[in-house]
Amino acid sequence: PSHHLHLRSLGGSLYRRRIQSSSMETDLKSTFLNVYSVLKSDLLHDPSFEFTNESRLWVDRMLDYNVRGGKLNRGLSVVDSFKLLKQGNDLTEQEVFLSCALGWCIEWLQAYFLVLDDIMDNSVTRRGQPCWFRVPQVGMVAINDGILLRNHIHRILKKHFRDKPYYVDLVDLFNEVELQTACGQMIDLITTFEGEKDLAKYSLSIHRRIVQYKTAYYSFYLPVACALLMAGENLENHIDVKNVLVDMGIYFQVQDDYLDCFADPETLGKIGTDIEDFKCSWLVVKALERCSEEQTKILYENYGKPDPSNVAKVKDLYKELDLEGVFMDYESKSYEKLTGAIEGHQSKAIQAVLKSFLAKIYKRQK
Ligand code: GPP
Ligand code: MG
Ligand code: MG
Ligand code: MG
Repeated sequence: PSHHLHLRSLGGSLYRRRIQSSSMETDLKSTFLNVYSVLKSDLLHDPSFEFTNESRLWVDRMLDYNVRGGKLNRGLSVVDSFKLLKQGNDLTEQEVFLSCALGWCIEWLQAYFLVLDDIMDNSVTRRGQPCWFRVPQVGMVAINDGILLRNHIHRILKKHFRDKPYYVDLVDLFNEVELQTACGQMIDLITTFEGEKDLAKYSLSIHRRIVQYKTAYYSFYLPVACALLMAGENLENHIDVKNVLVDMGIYFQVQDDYLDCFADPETLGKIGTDIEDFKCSWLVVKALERCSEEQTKILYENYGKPDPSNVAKVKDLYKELDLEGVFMDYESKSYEKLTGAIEGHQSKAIQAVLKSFLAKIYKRQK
């Protein structure tokens, strides 16, 4: 396709003009989406596989369905962060392309996790459409699609970053973060059926451990770490940045747990399943802290059951315990704490990166 060739000739004047005016957010997003087309086209013509029309069409559709449709927050934040690290110096076309490509690698990682997570959580919708495995003819092919998505990341990295001095660190970073996420997912899953279903083992510290690993590293640390590597930084010198981002990621997953129950599925784009799935959600931990003996009994009798009447009883109890208020209190306290931690940082550029991240998620509705 022509846009493909067009983006490829990186010296093209049209493309240069586009990048220079990309200070506007919508423009950044359209640049970002253009890079998606390039990356997808590369993958659909990857010489390591002899595609048939049918198989190429499958991957094409699978990518559009699972990779392109999200909020793109994680991906775009690689570009934002890199820009902030460059402190006002205009990015070259090459830098824009590469930071977008890295952003897309995170979106690919996210797509891979979500395709599989929705099977494991028995979810119904995602991003306002049926979960991929629920699409007719997809079913358990979705598992293999997840594996493909995972492998695409390394094809993209190899194609565009192999010659960079930070290539090894980049590959290592993606591997490390994937492992952490899979471990987080493991504890998320095994706490729900380890032995008998027993709410007594759910606590804030277990919740924290789960969400730190399953969400915070890949959603918050990874985008900034990618930008830092591109900027020539050594990640070992930025442990404090990692710590703030992990705390931000924990706050983000508490929001996710809250929205799972209290958001309008239409706005959220997904239907919550945490109560049915007996998840160690922030809400159930907070409920347990606040329940009377009577209410504890109700919770034990109804949590983790698929029947809508059981779910409704849990939700009523949450409302009775004013978990909405407890959450709002948590939200403003977290914001203050995170802002404090950010302002304690030496570098203004890094402060700006972290602040822009926080601003994106504070009081989010989806
Ligand atoms: C989010 O948990 C965690 C992930 C998407 C990581 C999955 C990791 C794998 C190795 C598959 P969640 O189930 O609360 O997310 P959501 O609410 O979006 O389903
Ligand atoms: Mg899950
Ligand atoms: Mg899930
Ligand atoms: Mg969730």
